[in-house]
Amino acid sequence: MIISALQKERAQYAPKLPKALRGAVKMVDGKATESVADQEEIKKLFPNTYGMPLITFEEGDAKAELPAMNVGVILSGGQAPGGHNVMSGLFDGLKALNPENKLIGFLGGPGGLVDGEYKELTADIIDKYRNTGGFDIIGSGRTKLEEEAQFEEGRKVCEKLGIKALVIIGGDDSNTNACVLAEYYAETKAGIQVIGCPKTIDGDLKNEMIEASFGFDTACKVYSELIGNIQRDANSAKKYWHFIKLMGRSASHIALECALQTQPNVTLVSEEVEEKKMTLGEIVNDIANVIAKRAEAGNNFGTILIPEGLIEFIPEMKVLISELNDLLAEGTETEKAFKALKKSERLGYVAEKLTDASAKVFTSLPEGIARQLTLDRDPHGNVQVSKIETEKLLIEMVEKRLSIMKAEGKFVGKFGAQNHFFGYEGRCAAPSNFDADYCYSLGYTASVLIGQGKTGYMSSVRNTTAAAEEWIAGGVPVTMMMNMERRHGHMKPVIQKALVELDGAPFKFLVENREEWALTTDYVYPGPIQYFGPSAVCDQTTKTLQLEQAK
Ligand code: FBP
Repeated sequence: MIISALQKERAQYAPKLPKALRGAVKMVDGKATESVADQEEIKKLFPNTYGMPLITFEEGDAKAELPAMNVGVILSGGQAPGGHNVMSGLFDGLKALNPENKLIGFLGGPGGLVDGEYKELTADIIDKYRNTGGFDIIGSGRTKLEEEAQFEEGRKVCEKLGIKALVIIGGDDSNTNACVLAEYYAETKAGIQVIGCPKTIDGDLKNEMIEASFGFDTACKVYSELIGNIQRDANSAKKYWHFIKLMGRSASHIALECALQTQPNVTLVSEEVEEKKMTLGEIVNDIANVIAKRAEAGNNFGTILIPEGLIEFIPEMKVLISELNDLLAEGTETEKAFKALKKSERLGYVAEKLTDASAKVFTSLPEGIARQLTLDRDPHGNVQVSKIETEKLLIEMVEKRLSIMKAEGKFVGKFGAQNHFFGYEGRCAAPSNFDADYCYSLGYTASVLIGQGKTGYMSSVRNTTAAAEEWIAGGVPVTMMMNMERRHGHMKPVIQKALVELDGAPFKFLVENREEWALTTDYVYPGPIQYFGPSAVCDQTTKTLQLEQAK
């Protein structure tokens, strides 16, 4: 197999571990914990795993002698840079506990556990994947582990393979399910520990004890490089406005972080749109006004960052989407009637069935977007918002608005637009030094939690703006991050999703600077991720973390 020159060199990189994990480890119990909200309900649902203490690891003197054990590992959900380093940290940590320990990877995500599809991850295999991006070592999947029948199938598979602990690497939903599984195995005395690891480029699995989900750092660096390149092109050619949509199913952390790294002219933040109850028309007006102002100064170019989840945060669109979900739910009379119509008659039919307010929004949308809203549905009957081309929607609407402004003498420039969507470009990039170290440490920490017999914990590595040796490793009970939320019509215990906080330092920094960035051309060009070279370049953390942790 031919590997790139970079891959060859990068394979030699030794990820940095926190000091406490470099030799014998001592476990220190902290305070007992409570869930972030709805304590009584969550306590009742998790009698075996609720209230457990926070754990931190410190340097110890004596290494524990532990019997050999087999551990299973699962990658769940969307890819995020660093997953392979979680595996290698876990592998090395398990071997440090006992060289006879074995790591077994379940193939294709959580479904691999239920279906008993697996492969042993030997040193040869692990070595090939150290410091590489992707999840291809065992693959990932979006099957949800939430039914008792699945837990039982998983138990049988673990028993067959002699697995005493499972590590589930995933986002908020996968870790919620990991916790339910931990509780179930504790309750049924299955003898299988379950440990979670915080993954997602979206950055929305974070809290007091989990400073960042892994992959966010690398993905944002990749997108910021691309945005910087586009900004240089825009500033060279001076003829295009670039509308750039950035991944992040719900929260706007990625768009915000990329804005802090590149200083574009406009950055939309879904959480602010929702808080201010902004209409689509208002968003379009704001963008058009910036374009008109820059045109007055002769600058007919610029960049606009759009978070992927925006559309669902615009109040009128949220109502429209929910009405469409009901109207076009599979098997309903309205859906059957809709499908029986000719394509040309469908939009009119839908508009008639909507409430007046939603019909007004629906008919004001460009035809292509209105069609996407009616056609693209997922198996649960929801509109697939990620497939809605918000960047194109905004271009079309801004163009219309500018032509009205031009007729009124309020816009004197030219408007040419390009659209982009950055998402998959960053999810499997080779992890930055930060993610390589952070992920390796998360995996290693998971092995120590397993060695200590823990279950229902998430691997936690904190103090991440300090040098890696000062990072604080430990475990957080997953129940501590939970609250009750309505899902598919029922109240369920789930890990609270972290949206962008409007009173948080990163967003405030954007607000303090955005008027200036809108009009001046203060672009920053971060360039590609550097894996070799000065630490000031190679070991930078995200601006989000720097601002959040500024002392
Ligand atoms: P996870 O939350 O599972 O990590 O996935 C995040 C994400 O990359 C989102 O940003 C994006 O909306 C979604 O996955 C895309 O999903 P898919 O890979 O199924 O197209």
